[in-house]
Amino acid sequence: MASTVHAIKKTLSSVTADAKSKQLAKVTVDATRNHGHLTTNTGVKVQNTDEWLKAGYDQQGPSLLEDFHAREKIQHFDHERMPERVVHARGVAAHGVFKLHESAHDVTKAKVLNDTSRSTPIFLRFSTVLGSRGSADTVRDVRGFAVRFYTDEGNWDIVGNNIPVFFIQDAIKFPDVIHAGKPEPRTEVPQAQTAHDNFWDFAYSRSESTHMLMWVMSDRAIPRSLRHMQGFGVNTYAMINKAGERNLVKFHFTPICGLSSLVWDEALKIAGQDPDFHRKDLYSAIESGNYPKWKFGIQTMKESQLDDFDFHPEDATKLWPEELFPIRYIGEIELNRNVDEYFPETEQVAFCTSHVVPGIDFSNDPLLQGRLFSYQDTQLNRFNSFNFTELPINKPICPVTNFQRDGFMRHQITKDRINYSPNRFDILPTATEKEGGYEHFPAIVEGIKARLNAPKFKEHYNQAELFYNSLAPHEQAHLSDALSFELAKCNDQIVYERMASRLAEVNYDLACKVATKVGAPVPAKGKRQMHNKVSPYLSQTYYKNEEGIKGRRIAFLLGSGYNAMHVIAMKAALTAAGANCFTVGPVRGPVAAAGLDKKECPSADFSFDTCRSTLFDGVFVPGGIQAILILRESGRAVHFIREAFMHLKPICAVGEGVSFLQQACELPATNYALDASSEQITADKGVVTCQKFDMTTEAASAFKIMFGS
Ligand code: HDE
Repeated sequence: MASTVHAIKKTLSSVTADAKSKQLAKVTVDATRNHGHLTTNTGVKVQNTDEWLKAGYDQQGPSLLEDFHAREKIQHFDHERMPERVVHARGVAAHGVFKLHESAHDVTKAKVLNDTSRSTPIFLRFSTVLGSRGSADTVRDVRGFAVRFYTDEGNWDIVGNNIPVFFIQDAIKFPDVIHAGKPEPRTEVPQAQTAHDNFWDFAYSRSESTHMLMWVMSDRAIPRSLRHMQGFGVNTYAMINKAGERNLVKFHFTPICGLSSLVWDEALKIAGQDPDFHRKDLYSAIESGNYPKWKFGIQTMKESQLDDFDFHPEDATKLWPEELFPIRYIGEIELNRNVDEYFPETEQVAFCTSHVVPGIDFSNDPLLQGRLFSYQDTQLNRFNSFNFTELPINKPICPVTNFQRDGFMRHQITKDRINYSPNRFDILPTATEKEGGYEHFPAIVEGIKARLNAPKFKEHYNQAELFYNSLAPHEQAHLSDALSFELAKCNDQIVYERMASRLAEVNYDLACKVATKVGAPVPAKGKRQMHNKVSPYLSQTYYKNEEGIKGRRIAFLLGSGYNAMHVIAMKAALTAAGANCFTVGPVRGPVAAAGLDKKECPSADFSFDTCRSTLFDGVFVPGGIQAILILRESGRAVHFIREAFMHLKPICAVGEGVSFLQQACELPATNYALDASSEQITADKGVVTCQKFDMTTEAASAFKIMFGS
């Protein structure tokens, strides 16, 4: 019986989770180790790679063109760059797998969404939008969330973002919004940020951007990590089922570890302290086996419902409220393998919204329609040839058989004398729909030609207000601060004044707060009637962290003479729960612990000079009288704990560590277990304290709870 089931599964899908990795392995070489000598590109062993071949006495030159090795080496280097992406230039990616838990055959015939026996290989690239390739990870920006499914039926790309809506409604405005957001053309400043006149000038003049602005000024635009954010297909797509019915669809990815953001002060500091913060986080999570996971869901709508709402479902500046369209979670993606080499994988991956498989189709969303052209076109600019689909990372895992030939950098050799269709041998006949041929939905199109969008596209503020209303008070405060920060960086009065007044259409209090902070006059009340509605799904607080402290970075502050037992017990408890513990001391290397031989003393991973509290999610301070005296004298150590406290990070202190924490953070002494005989564990203001060594494990439990379930 088992073998029959296996055989059936095999016929359903020939693709395995590692199919793409196996394909890539064939072109992956370990060329630098144990492979003999340095060679030229043509395989000739090189005798000298340090001095260019020269003529003349005493090797004074001139250098000779005859030196084929020197020329090849330097010319190859000269040509190492391809144009960086015009948007989303800075990115990081990983391999993984998509598992379907529930078939969606009622809405789509796409086999990748029908066959629950499948494990489909995926490649996911995250990115920031505006910055250049060398910009920092933690800037305030939308994050790209581009997923490729290597399916049996061809590559399927969902080129999404971490925010469910977009700035503009029509693709023709894309060059404008990006020009306005990118550095201004005269000076090429500022880098990777929208805090400048041009962006906010554009934002005001296109009021359709108001909803997206609320999201970009919220905590969503400064995620704690790429693992802690949602992904959205944003545009409305379509799905076709076996019966030939068309449904509209939105795609969702929801992280298992919950949503989490930095605070703006942290984001700004990390941009300088560790510009690769997100890249490193993703890499080390995967290397340590803490594989990031997202639930994959769809919202579907019958085409007949298109006119039933006060917004247009094909307007990319609007989301589909979950109250009306609950997300149906049907699968899960997991990232489980880092790339072997950045350039041929992360840089050369070429996503296109037009990469779809039978069963997935497009809606009339005018932003999506433009994207269908733009991505293919931009790849031509990047690769100079349509043969980019032959590059290992872009090559489908199913056969590619057609008569497209030649062009720059053609790789494949096809043995045949026929290169056209139809032909007398009936080579490569087209496939009917039943045979798996992609059939565009035969939609009825009628009407007139005009440069217009549907009338409902004219409403721009209802969902902006809904988003703002739905935020928790601290999220609203962050949003107001972010707007104030950005507008205060604008120098043209008209820009910040007009924009502050625009906010009155979203929330009058918000408009007044921002106006006051940026030096604009108190705005007049907005013209529209507020609806005062709220949706719980829009606040980050709605999304539960199902992994608790797992994957969180905890700093252990060590001064010489610290209590090693506290450290060992706490580390064991936190590591068992999946946290990553790091020790920070006066120097990198062994830090003397009370009662331990020097050789046995654990080493500090970082010194106070080389890392800051911003790079951690929580802090632990062990006891030890001597250690605490040292920490107290260290400006860096005091700043470390104060800064962590200010950023509302969970902190735990044990034994004498409690008094250090209490004094450094100026906490009211009465609230904390300061008395050495105290049996109490206190948990207040994000701080857990206890005096007794044998209670460290209990303290660890209280500490862990602060990171979520
Ligand atoms: Fe893109 N976008 N975009 N975009 N976009 C590109 O394609 C474009 C839009 C998104 O990791 C470019 O390969 C137009 C929305 C991601 O490689 C380019 C419009 C969303 C990535 C392009 C949009 C996105 C890109 C540049 C308006 C969220 C990075 C390099 C009609 C759903 C993909 C490239 C990667 C990249 C055009 C709007 C997401 C120029 C014309 C909306 C994640 O083709």
